[in-house]
Amino acid sequence: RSAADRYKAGVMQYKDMGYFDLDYEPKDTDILCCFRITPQDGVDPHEAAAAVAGESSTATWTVVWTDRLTACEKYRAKCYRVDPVPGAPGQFFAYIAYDLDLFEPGSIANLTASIIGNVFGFKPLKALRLEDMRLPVAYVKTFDGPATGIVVERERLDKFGRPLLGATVKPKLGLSGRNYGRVVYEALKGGLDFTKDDENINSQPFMHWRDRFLYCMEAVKRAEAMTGEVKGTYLNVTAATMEDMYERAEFAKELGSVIVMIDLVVGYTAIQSMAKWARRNDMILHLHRAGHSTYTRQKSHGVSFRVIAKWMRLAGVDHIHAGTVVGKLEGDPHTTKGYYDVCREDFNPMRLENGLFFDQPWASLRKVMPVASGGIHAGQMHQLLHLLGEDCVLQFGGGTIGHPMGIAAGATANRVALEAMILARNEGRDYLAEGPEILERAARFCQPLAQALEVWKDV
Ligand code: CAP
Ligand code: MG
Repeated sequence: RSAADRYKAGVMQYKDMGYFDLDYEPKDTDILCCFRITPQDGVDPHEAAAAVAGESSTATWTVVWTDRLTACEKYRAKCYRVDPVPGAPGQFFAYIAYDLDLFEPGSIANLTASIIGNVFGFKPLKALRLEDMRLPVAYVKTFDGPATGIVVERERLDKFGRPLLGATVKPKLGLSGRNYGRVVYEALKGGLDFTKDDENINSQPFMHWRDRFLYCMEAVKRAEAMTGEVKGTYLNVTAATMEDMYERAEFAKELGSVIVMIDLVVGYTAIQSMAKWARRNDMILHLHRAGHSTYTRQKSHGVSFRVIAKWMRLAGVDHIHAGTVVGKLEGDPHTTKGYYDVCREDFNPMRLENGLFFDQPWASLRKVMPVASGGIHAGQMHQLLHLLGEDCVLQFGGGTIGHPMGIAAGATANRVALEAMILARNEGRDYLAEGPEILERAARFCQPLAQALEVWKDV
């Protein structure tokens, strides 16, 4: 029997069970979701949408007597709207409202266990994607949000009016601690604000974490003394256990680091624990979104990155990788703008062109600094500023360490390109229309920038 037949022969018709009500008016305190559903052939889209509401709230596959022992009507999520997806036959946007009492306050793990718990493997659906969520003020207020946020980070670093510049140390794996520290020193001395560990650098045989931290922090302190600027390096404290992560983070702090880094793969509870640690210790928390594309990339199945960005703002990270549009990794300008807005706005109005399906209040939670990274270089500076604005980190790994004149020159090329562009903006010039000319002019006085523009002109 087909999945549809099996489902039809099954026991629950969710639509008639209180999980579907087109007259339902969501309350201000409801959590709202917009799912993209692709029902199996022969399954009624309304029934499929009701099934999503049921399985992600109170229902199981059959009626149970014990339902009657609860305030079952209140606890049933309700699908209150279903629209065909324009240009995608067989797909529908299903809007579902959840009562706030279904969720433990302040817990991303609890939220996600309902919303993305079982339902993505449900037989009546061919595919399911969580496009967006409206998190009500009452729920947002149960989280602390970013400990530092954009404004305080700028004050601590004493850097204003321009994006922060960084670089991921390359090669990703294999350098010894001492050589690694040299890369950090050269890049910071050359003009970057930050360097960064890669997502998969933890504590491997070729470089144990303590060696990395010691050599990196020596490099940071030397570069600070040399330049008179505050510098930093994102020390990746990702590890097998929370105990190890805390130990590494404590050591980073002891050495005078202003920032630590974790990867998304550590999981939501570990991220919230590290955010709590960062808050208690006045540290900036950088989040690399390692692994996200496994479930964010497909347009009809998985979870949109805008939803992950919302969860991470609640969870309290200070930085999050959010895409570049122009670099080596996929991302279009409209949806990427939506991710940046989730990080940086006090209130996101509904903007369908950016994938924002709901108004989203942030209830004074601090703003997350979005990080643009992945195959970018100095020649794209005007495009990056035009697309992403100035409150962000621009990270050039290969685009610093691959510079033909060396690492410090790579850093200088990026810093000069950025400052030329910001100066031009202050004079009222347009990033996009005049960017290439502004870069060319700056390159006449800066050999490293001239070389960067030449070597990466076709990338
Ligand atoms: C960039 C990077 C980052 C990606 C992450 C890399 O190096 O270190 O992990 O940018 O992607 O390993 O590819 P390059 P995202 O600067 O040399 O490309 O920010 O989209 O999560
Ligand atoms: Mg990386």
